[in-house]
Amino acid sequence: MQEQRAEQPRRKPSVVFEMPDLTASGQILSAAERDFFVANGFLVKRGLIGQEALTDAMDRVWAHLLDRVPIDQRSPWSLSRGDPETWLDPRWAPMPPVPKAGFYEGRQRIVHAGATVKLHDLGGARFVLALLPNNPRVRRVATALLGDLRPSSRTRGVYALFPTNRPTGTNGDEEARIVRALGPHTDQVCQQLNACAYLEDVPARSGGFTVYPGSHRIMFRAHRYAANWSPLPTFRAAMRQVVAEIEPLEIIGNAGDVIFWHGRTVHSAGAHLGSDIRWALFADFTHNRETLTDDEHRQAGLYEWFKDAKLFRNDLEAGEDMWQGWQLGG
Ligand SMILES: O=C(O)CCC(=O)C(=O)O
Ligand SMILES: [Fe+2]
Repeated sequence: MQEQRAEQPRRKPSVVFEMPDLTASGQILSAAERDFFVANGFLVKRGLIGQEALTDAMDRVWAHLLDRVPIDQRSPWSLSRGDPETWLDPRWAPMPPVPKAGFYEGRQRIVHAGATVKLHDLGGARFVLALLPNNPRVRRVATALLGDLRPSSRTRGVYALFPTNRPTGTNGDEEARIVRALGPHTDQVCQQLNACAYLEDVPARSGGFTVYPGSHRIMFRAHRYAANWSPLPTFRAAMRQVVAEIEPLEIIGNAGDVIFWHGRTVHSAGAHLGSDIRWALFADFTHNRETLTDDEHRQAGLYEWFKDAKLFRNDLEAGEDMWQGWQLGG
């Protein structure tokens, strides 16, 4: 178990969203950006990662993908970086079973299923850490939002969304396809602040990370604790309310943009009707406080080796002020 999916209310299709410029020159986080994050539960910082580092990273990521992700030998499909025609409709080999014990318990090192490839095994690579959680420009923003951060030891890894060739048909069909593609959920274990970096440009309807603005306030109230996974009996109703009432935003952006989101924000991989691969890197930030051991996580049924989001030993109750302890809360 790693995600809590919404049940079946009428869902709204996402609308394409581009972050307005709320920056103030010379400031890591402007008052307008802070207010935007507080109100919406997310914030996009454009161009935080440099082009040189991105180019180098994509060379390594592609080499890793071609080397490690097995293709279905019974299919004629093959993959070539330089030939975008080959990116369509990937045919991966079946995945090995989920490890039942040991460090990798609960999740394969690489997930390759349908259009999705999750390179969790790259999550702790030095170049990946340098790109996002240890990137000084990223860390300064995360600190300005959250405060004193736990040193980052891994990311979730690089997540690729491949294009698929299902017919779009009329506009009405496209809306239905977008709704079907969305899997709104919140993440578990310990959720304070997360980040999604685009490693290549993500145009409209091409798998852009999708958020339900304002859902962080509703979902915060549906947990007993401020950060630790602790759903109350109201959790499912809160999820239903979010997906029935809030219009999701599909975030478009460029390589090097970083989306920060509050850990209780309902989100989804975006609908992908395009022909490119959506390349994103996901990381978790938490306060630098004492956490449970791996075995204690296993006992709680919340062991997720591929996330840097460990349960706090002593979490705060979810009180009136949801920004208690956050830097932005003053
Ligand atoms: O791939 C995406 O855009 C979504 C990933 C996600 O929701 C997650 O890592 O929890
Ligand atoms: Fe998620």
